[in-house]
Amino acid sequence: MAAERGRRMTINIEYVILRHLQMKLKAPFTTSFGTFQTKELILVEVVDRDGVSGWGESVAFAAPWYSEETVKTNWHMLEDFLVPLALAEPIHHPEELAKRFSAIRQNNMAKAALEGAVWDLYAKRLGVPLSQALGGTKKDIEVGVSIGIQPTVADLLQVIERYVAQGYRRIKVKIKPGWDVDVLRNVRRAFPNVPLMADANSAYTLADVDRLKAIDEFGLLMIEQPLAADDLLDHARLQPLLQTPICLDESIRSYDDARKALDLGSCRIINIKIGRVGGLGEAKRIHDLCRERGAPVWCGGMLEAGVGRAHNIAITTLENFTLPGDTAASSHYWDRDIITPEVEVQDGLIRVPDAPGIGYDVDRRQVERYTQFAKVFHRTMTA
Ligand code: OSB
Ligand code: MG
Repeated sequence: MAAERGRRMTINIEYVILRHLQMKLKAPFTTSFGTFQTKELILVEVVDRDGVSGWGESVAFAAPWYSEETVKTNWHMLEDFLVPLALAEPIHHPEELAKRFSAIRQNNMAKAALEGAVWDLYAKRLGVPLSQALGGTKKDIEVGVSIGIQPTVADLLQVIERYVAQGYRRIKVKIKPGWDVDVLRNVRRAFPNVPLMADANSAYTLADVDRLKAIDEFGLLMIEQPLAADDLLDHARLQPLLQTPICLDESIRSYDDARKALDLGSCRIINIKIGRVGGLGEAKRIHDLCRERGAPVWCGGMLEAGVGRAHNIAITTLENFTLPGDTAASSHYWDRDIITPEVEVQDGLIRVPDAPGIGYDVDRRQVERYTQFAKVFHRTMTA
């Protein structure tokens, strides 16, 4: 397997198709920073000389709430900078792209979408599942579900009840000042034994330390991103004051961020999102670092359609993804996903596909239905 992971080949991308999709969520999803009703996303298809396609998905949202990247900035980065770089020369291994893209600062979600498409193509050409090409070993992965802020506590308890009954391995609830201590107390009373965590999406500051300490009594697995996205130092001040482990999401954009966060003691757990860290290669490096440091990781979610979801499943097969992630079933989000079969969760587990590449077929009919516009980029046009 290790040999496969490093195996080089010559990939000549003949053309790249960018598609802008719009998909309606089954139910609105509310975080401390806003409500999502629909998901706009960019689907990246890279096609080689033999007509083999690789698929990637940009996880940036339409608005710059979670991070400064948006669907439009991703389209701009892909069209004007990243796609021309990918078409300029043959690629011998997907890990080469990080170096090729390194002259462009940040814009990690745009980079990850294109790198992910090349990983899929690479694994398909090797004839192995993407999970295996990445060095993953699990045959199934444990998953949890992330539940948005609800109109009332009664609504929240009902929603949790439904997901617990479906077998999800842990429940994550979104919190914000005013929807936190009392809400969690009610949840704990109704579900004393359920593995539970809370995600604040940066809604607090160190001035809220008493409120955050009050959360300790609920025995949460962790509290995710309580403080500012760019602040490792305040998280390092907060962690010793809490019993609940801090998990960082927004703050971790690279291997170096993860190293600094662990050195400073800003967190004990890391949520790895492939898009936020700039691709599967960087995600794997952060995974390996956390394994060496004894810090567990899990795979976060960005309300992905099927292609992004498949990438999340593949990375989660690496051994140090020991905590259930946010990769819920396709049917949790969409009336109809863009892959077949759809991602299914049984008893809180997703069976890892064993077909080559992402292991799911992209359903072109559904892709067409959701596509608002598309653009093709040929190798010869940029040469
Ligand atoms: O912070 O993990 C987050 C959704 C949108 C933006 C940020 C986050 C989330 C989630 C949902 O928690 C994850 C998912 O179900 O895909
Ligand atoms: Mg989060």
